[in-house]
Amino acid sequence: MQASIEEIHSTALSEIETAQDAETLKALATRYLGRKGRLTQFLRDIAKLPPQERPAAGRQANTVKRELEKRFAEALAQAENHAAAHGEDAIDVSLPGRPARVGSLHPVTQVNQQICGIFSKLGFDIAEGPEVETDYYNFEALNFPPHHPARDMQDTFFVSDGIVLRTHTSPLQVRVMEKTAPPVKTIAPGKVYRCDSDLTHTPMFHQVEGLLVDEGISFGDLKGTLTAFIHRFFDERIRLRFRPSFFPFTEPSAEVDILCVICRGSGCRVCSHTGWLEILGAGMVHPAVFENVGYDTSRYTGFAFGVGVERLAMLKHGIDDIRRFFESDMRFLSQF
Ligand code: 2NM
Repeated sequence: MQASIEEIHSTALSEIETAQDAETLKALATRYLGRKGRLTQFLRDIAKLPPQERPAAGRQANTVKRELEKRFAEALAQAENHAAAHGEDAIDVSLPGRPARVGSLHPVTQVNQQICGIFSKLGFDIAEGPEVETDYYNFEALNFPPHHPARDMQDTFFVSDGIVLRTHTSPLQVRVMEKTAPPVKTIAPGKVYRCDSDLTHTPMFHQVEGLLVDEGISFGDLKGTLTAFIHRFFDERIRLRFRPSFFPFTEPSAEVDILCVICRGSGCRVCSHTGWLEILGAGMVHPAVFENVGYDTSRYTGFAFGVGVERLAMLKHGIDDIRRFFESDMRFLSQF
């Protein structure tokens, strides 16, 4: 017999006392109580004692075994509790919570809000209305002749006989004028639909159209208002030009170009080597439109305009493919 049961007992107790963690305690338990453990070995060696000494030695060794088993179990439970509260994986309930990630507004929404914000400050009201329109409000009231190319199957989504998805937000302006006597000063933002799809066109896009009607409104008012808008939206120093154009609902009509934001006028792929970028259409409201809504054309004149929201967002942020806006790619969207 190499060691006394008292010596095994006391060294085991002091080793349990100094053990720091569950791993050490488990290893210790194996060293004393495992198949080749010191106490197990001691119990086995009792067989070699003289027969009269065996019962007392056996009783004493079994008492020590039971006590060490109990002490190991207690110490292990305590070590595991301690680790749960203070160890690597411990939960510190006093830490502040992880902040929730906030999203951001879609770039088209942001630009739409910027446009509406600028015109609001200039005193325009904001009107909204139906995306499914009648042929009358979308075309006829706006002086589109019955066989105008814009009515073609090519451009317009027909819902049913005489019902279309609006191809612009001007039908809203007609509804406003029907309900309101001049002066009228309204913008109409919203989704519009055209049967068209490529790098610069999607079947659905956003427009903001504006209308101002009063006595004595001139093309000069149109130029001043749109110049103020473009300077506010892009840059006070940006150069722009008004170029003659045609729309059925305005006469005279114009398109507004800004000096190309990419090449600054020298000519590049983005501006088709013209040095200019078209950014909106406008004109003096055609008297035929006023007659349709019952306005006195001898007393009132007005101007109207329309801008594409995606187009302005593309020019402002240097985006070359309109489809990026509608792919829900977070790597694209989170840049705004
Ligand atoms: C444009 C260009 C020119 C326009 C006209 C009207 C209305 F209802 F008053 F006749 N609203 N918007 C208009 C005029 C829109 O978009 C390129």
